[in-house]
Amino acid sequence: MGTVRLILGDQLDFGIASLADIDPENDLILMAELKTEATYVKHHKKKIAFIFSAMRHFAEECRLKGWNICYIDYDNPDNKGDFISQLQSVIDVFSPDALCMVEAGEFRLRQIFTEFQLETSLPFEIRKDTRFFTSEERFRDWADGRTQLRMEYFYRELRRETNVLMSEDGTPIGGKWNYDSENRVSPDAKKHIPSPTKIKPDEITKDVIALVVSRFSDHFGSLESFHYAVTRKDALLILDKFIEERLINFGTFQDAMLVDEAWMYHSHIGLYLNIGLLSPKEVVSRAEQAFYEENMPLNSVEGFIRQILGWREYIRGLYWYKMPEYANMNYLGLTAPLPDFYWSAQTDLKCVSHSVAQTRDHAYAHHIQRLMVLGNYALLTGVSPEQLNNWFLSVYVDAYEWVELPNVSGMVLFADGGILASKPYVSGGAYIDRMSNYCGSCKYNVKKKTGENACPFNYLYWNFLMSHEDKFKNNPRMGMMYRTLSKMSDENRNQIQKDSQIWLNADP
Ligand code: FAD
Ligand code: DLZ
Repeated sequence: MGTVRLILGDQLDFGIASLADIDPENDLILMAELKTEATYVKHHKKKIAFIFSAMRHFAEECRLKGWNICYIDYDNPDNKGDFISQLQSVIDVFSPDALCMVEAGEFRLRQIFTEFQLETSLPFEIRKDTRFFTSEERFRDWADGRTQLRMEYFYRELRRETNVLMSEDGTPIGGKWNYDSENRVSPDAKKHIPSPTKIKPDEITKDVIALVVSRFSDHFGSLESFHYAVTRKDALLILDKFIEERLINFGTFQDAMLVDEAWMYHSHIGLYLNIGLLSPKEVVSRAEQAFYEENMPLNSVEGFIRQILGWREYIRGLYWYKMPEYANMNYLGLTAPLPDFYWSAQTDLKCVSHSVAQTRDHAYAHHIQRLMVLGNYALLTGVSPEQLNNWFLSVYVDAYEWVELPNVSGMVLFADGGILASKPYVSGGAYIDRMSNYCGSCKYNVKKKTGENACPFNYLYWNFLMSHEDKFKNNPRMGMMYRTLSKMSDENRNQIQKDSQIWLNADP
């Protein structure tokens, strides 16, 4: 027999390097729905259904191409439960000449496969993942010797290298690298927001949903109204609909949040990018084309491209540059447990309860809900990186450690001491009020700074600054905040600390 080619659940791309030289006559593709992968954190039910269904559809397409495939579904009696046992069992049965795969996207799995590569007597080729704009080595070359690793500068280099949205004279189209000043507009609750594109589950997806109901009933989240794409064809449809219907307002309302409106003008494609149903290069090209040929506004197109060419590439580079240390960083020494309402949504804090309920229902929340509501609250109340990372990795359909960890530890918790962010992303209630309509229906008064019924984000914000004054008071980007704090009366400061202690000691 030829080569066994292992395809992981987030490698569902026919352009993947491990399939480049497949010999359809002699090679065997191996894919497996594994207990270790479905439970190393208790993934949201919709995330498991999404991955298993997309894997089964990909396997179907392999069969249609006439390729040999060994697909081990979850209830198959030959399912060994983890990658290495499964690989070993396939080796025992088929006696291949060689093994081949693309490197895993998570550190823990890379270690496991590298160890097996050393142990096995078979030639085992682990190829580079070429699905990104940049390689890990490219990021390392850029990062080595720098004290600060700001996304903005990495992004500018990539814009130049890829020639995306660049003029012939080497300057950015429109003359500016960044249109964020136009992109922080408060939401308009009366403006029509297009409904998200919904894909009807087919028989394969229905089978998988039934499997998830029976096997993962104790996992977080709802399986109701599953509508995610599970094939490349449908993922492309969702991308097209985004470009047609939402991109025009993506930039302007990028940070906006509305009650009962989960989807806003976001693209909802992260889940497809992360498992290979869409490629970042094609998505960026499509957005660029919409600017040149379809009159889409530059603030939206640049803002969207920045997320993918900038943030996504940068986050991946940082993850591999700093792992494994990154996973254990805790610069601020945060130790508080995650509040139960991150699972139940039972809290009077409307912004938090809406964001958690939406996460429970869709395994989705957009960036500002993750960062400035759920992340902000966790940082202000000192939730430990371990607990918060576990939550974020479990609950979102697009979550994989390479992208989740730097966002949570670096962007939300400042656990890396400022490698990713120049200052912590903290805010009081005023920011949430400006960017959403959550506060109008909240029990707490966002205009009140302290005392009974004051919005807890308000006093917790100043309490955070006081608690970590030694770490941040000389941070040039926080000078204004600390000047305001220094002008506060002792009475005010004491009240803030008292309210915060009451809140932090209670179980809100
Ligand atoms: P859009 O807002 O439409 O953005 C387009 C695309 O840009 C996204 O699909 C994504 O691929 C990329 N992107 C945007 N922001 C980021 C970012 N900060 N890092 C990396 N890529 C980005 N993204 C994940 O893919 N997986 C995660 O597990 C994840 N965890 C996050 C945790 C926290 C605390 C925060 C603050 C952000 C996290 N993000 C994560 C980034 C971002 O929130 C999601 O990519 C985005 O909300 C997905 O929805 P969308 O496809 O509608 O994105
Ligand atoms: C996230 C996930 C889940 C839930 N299940 C599987 C699985 O059964 N089989 C598989 O090959 N991959 C799965 N994955 C993705 C992996 O856990 C992991 O995140 C990626 O393979 C890292 O590259």
